[in-house]
Amino acid sequence: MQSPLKNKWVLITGASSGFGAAAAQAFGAAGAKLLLGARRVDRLEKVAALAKQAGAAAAQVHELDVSQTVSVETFMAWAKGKIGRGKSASGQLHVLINNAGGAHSMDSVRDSQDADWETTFQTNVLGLLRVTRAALPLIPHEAGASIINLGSVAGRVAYANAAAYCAAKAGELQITKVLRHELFGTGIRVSTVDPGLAETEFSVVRFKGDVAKANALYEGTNPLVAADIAEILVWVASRPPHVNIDEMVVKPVDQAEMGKVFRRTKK
Ligand code: NDP
Ligand code: 8X3
Repeated sequence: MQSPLKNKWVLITGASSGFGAAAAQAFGAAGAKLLLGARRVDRLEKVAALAKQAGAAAAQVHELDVSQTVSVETFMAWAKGKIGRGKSASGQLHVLINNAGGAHSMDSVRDSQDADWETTFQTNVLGLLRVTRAALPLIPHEAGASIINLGSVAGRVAYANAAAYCAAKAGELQITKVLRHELFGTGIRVSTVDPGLAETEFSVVRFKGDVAKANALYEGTNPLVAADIAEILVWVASRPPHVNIDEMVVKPVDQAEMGKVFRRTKK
């Protein structure tokens, strides 16, 4: 059976690593046409080449910094030029994946820096809003189009040393719900996919390049990997047009709740 995503335009933010890069492969394998954004264009080009090998009908890349309104507007003007103004479904943006984001520290409120809080909100909250605002005119008001936001279990459960990140992802969840109201009747679907522990570059970024510290987080346990989430994003976007997966929480079997991670002892 042909994928409903074949030849459809899919825009992925934060496509240079982790979930976003894996999503490019997965949507590529479904025959989609990809618009990929992130700050590291060299990485995006490699991701695009792999996505084409996987079956993408097109894979175009452009620099994008979601924390800068000008960058978002420049990116979306480029995207508009790529997809054209045609009225056919293949001439409009069928899926928007708001994935760019992450955490920028692991400190108590007392010990945190403004810069880390600001980056966390600029990407996960304001970036999501900016990209969505700029993309909405390109998304057809018809059944089957989707906006899928990357939330987190952190937006649902509070834990110490993560105030800004928990608040930002709680914000993402609320923005998803608001969009569901605002887009009511348009046919545009809005979803949040909220992973738990997943091994990507997320923790290396959070620990400011300390790879050993990041690796320790996953030691002895079996976390989610980027391909797990990518597969789910494709599944969410491929449901029959009348079906909206509102919210999905995805955790590894080894994570019963936020701070409860099963670890095997080393042999
Ligand atoms: P990665 O660090 O591997 O990927 C993050 C992506 O976001 C990169 O492509 C990065 O690209 C991009 N990005 C960061 N800042 C910006 C910016 N200002 N403008 C544009 N792109 C940006 O982490 P993940 O793949 O794990 O994270 C993806 C999303 O999933 C995030 O929203 C994260 O919060 C969320 N998440 C992650 C979980 C995990 O445990 N890994 C669990 C739950 C949610 P570049 O640096 O090139 O700009
Ligand atoms: C990432 C998951 O547990 O590090 O969103 O907050 S966690």
